[in-house]
Amino acid sequence: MSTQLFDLSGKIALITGATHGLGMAMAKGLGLAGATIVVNGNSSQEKLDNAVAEYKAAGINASGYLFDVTNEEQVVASIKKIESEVGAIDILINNAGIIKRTPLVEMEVADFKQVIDVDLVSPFIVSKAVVKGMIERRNGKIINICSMMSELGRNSVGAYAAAKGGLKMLTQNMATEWAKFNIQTNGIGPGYFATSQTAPIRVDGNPFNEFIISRTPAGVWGDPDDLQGAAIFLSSKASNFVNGQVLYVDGGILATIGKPSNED
Ligand code: GCO
Repeated sequence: MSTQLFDLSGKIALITGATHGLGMAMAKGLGLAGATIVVNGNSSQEKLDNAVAEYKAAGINASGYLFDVTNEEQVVASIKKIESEVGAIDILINNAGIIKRTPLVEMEVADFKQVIDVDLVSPFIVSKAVVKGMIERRNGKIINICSMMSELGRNSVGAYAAAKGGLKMLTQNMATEWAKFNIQTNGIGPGYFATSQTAPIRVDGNPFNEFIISRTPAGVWGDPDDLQGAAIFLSSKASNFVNGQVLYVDGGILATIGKPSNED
C-alpha cells in the first residue's frame, strides 16, 4: 500500500522548540503518522509539561526534555538521556529559532550573534550530537527548518536572513557528508504562517499583513498544520532518495514577483 511509504510507526522523532507554533504542528503530524515524539523546550518546565499533555490528549506517545539547544554540554547530555530513556533517535527536526526585527544599522552585535547562535549554530550542535548514532545505525532523517529568508531579504530581519540562508547551505553540507550513511538531510522553508512569531506583523490594519496577503498567490497566511505533510514526507521512507533539498511550503510566494494592486 502506498500509505506505508509515509508510515512512521516505530520511529522516534526529536523536535526542538516543539512546545508551540510550527514545531508543535509538525510534531503532531509525525505523531499522527505513528512516530513517538520527543519534545524539546528550552525555557519553562510548565510550558513543556503542558505541551506533552497536549500531545498525549491527541493520542500521541510523547515525552518532554528541557535543554538549551545552544549549549553543547546540555545538548550532548540530553541526547544521551533521551536515547537511554526513550530510544535511538530516528528523526531530528531542528525547529527551535528566534527572530529579532531590527534594522541592521541599529542592531547590537550581541543581538545579531544571539540570532545566529539559536537559528544556525544550534542546528549544528544538535545534529552533531544526534548524527553519531544515526551513522552507527546507518539510518536517519534530519530536517532543518529554514525560511523564506533562506532565499530573500527583508527590511529589519538581516540577522535572521543570514542565519536561515546559512542553514540552507548547512543542510546541503550535512547531506553531502552524511548521505553515504543512509542519512537524508533536507530543509522545510515555511512561508508566512499565522503563529506567535508573526503575530506582531499580522494584526489587522498592519500594512505588512496586507502586503503578505497580496504577495502570496494563495492570498492567505499559512495554517501551521499545512506543514505536516512536508514534515511527514521528509521523515519517511518516501523521501529516501531526497537529499539536500529545501521544500518550500509558502502558498506560492517564492514562485512570483507579485502583481500590481489593480490586478486580481
Ligand atoms: C518576518 C517573518 C518571517 C517568517 C518566516 C518566513 O518577520 O518576515 O517573521 O521571518 O516568520 O520566517 O519564512
